[in-house]
Amino acid sequence: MKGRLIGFLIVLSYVLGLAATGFSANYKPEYKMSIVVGPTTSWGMGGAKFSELVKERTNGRINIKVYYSGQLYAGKQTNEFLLLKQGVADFALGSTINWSPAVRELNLFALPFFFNGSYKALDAVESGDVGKRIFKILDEKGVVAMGWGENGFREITNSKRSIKKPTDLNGLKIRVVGSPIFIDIFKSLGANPISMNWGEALSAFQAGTVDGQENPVTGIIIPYKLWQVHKYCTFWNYVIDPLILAVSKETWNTFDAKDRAIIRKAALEAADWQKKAAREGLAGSSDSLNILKKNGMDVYVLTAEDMKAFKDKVKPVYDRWVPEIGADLVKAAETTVQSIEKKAPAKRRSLRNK
Ligand code: X2X
Repeated sequence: MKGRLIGFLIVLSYVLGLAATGFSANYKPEYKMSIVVGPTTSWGMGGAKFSELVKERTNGRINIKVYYSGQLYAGKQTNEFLLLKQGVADFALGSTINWSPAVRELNLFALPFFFNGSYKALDAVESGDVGKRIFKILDEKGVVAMGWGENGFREITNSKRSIKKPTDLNGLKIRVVGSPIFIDIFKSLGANPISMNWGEALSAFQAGTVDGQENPVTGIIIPYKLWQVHKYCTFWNYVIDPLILAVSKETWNTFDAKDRAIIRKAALEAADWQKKAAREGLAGSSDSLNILKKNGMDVYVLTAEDMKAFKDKVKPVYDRWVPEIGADLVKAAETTVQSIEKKAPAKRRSLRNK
């Protein structure tokens, strides 16, 4: 008798508990979010922030566990988009570079020297017609994009020599992401590009089996303390690496309208927060150049004149990749970039040598 009463009370408290949390029967107890890098980056923290906001605002109905350092993809980081599409990962705050082999239009952001280090031009492209077209393309491929975050403009580091002109890259083994446009860029510059996952790259730098790599300063170079393996850094802002906070359509379709609104709002807030943190630096200091110098790095900032030699060398990349990306999409982005440059040339991200 006593046992039955206890049993009844357990069932009752369970039912009441469910009612109190608004638990919906087809919600998973845990959703998975993929992040390619570690928790100490702004990228990783942006994922954690999104998860916290959603949990709090859904009273724990939607519980997102963040899987850092690429734990969710078996194999290549360039598979992340497919994981999302298939619903193996429910959410991701992912790099457009890693998704570009699955979504060719995303290679727009990897056209060398296209955005010229201008955050204003980038923001205008993301929030304008081009950004909307890109989100629509992702949607058609089964991924609902909710906000733009940012890894940052990518700079180059290496252990051999200061890079000031294209010939300085001759024969250098540069680790790149396994996205074909990066192989083309570094080949056109005379380097020897080797594609590998970020996780493997770190041990390759330590072992010295590759000479260099390219990544954003506040996004990756500082949090991963790359001065421990590379003495030289050149600021050239050659490509931008936007992040996108997205959800698998498979998963999205299971949420009710109220929760979808909560998730969208949280995604926008987390992505905005993350983008700001990536631009300002996690310590609230934008002086990333001096942080590298203080840690013993030899930093060179390309002048406009230096840049011209690099731009000339990468022309074949445009010939091959503009038709791949879509000439009209590239043209639309170019028009936006040019209109911003005409309006606010002085607002460009500073590339001065300090
Ligand atoms: O692998 C990289 O270089 C990284 C961490 O920046 C990306 O995921 C694109």
